[in-house]
Amino acid sequence: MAFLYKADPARGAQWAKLFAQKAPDVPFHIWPDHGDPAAIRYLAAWQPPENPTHMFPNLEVVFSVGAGIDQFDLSGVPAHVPVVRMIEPGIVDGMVEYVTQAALTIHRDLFDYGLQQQQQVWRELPLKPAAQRRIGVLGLGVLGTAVLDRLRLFGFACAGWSRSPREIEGVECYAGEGSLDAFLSRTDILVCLLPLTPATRGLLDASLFAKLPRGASLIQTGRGPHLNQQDLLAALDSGQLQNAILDVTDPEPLPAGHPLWTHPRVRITPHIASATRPDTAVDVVLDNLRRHRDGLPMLGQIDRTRGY
Ligand code: NDP
Ligand code: OXD
Repeated sequence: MAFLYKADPARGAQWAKLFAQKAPDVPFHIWPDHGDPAAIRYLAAWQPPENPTHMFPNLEVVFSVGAGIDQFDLSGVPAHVPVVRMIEPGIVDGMVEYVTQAALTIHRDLFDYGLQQQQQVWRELPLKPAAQRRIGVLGLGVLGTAVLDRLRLFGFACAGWSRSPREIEGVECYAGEGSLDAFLSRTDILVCLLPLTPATRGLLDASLFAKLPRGASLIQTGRGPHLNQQDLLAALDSGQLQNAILDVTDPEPLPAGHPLWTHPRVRITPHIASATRPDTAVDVVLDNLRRHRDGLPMLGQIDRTRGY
């Protein structure tokens, strides 16, 4: 009944310590030291090995150590093995912090003040009240909803877009492709918190940017391939978009000399908006192991037909 961890080894060491304290009956291994392959029942990975059940014939569950599972090759995981993504409070807190700082950076004109500083210019820009700034979040899942709950407290005019209809207090909710244009037309700061699926790949392109009010800004915290980077550059250069804060790119990292690195209206961080926190994640995983043993649904079990 062993557990195998295959991701960042330093974090793995933290997981190992927590497992030893909280579940000493579950032998814990860190890849590539997997011990007896027949004993591995649970695998937690950022990217599982190819065809994991060939290697570990008694595998019962595959956990993603991240919230997204687009980096998994699901075709290699047999249908009877459930795949569970990470839903844990540490990731949520990190994302709420990141998107809040990004939204406030844009709202309080820090891009413009940064450019003014480079030219040693001391000039006040008109201040817009939060209620007049319309924020729109693509994706009303665990992260999108938590982000909106916080942004609402600043008084921003908040909206969100999802596949199926949602109701969130204080948030104008839009659902489905048919409502995307209406959602975009009322959005000054667009946040992407969608999973990467065939339906969302490349969604952030020229035609979408054209539906935003002129001078809107983008906060991209989903996955690099959501965004057409050339279209973003063109939209920034034409003034259709004013600023972009990118935590994810395609590829990661961007190649040296890529124009996004040095664009004055782009800020890039190296996919650090949020990360799984070992202490909170291990509690969630152990709870899911108990649920699995009791035949209950696990928190974060993905629906393969939806792709997230
Ligand atoms: P969830 O699965 O909880 O939420 C996904 C949301 O996206 C849901 O509201 C879903 O709609 C909506 N959605 C999916 N497909 C479509 C579509 N085709 N059209 C409209 N809406 C769609 O995911 P999380 O909130 O936990 O995470 C979201 C993403 O954030 C992750 O998949 C990952 O890509 C990214 N992420 C990035 C991190 C970073 O550090 N940059 C860290 C963690 C996550 P519905 O409600 O109808 O299902
Ligand atoms: C995740 C991520 O999906 O860190 O958790 O991107």
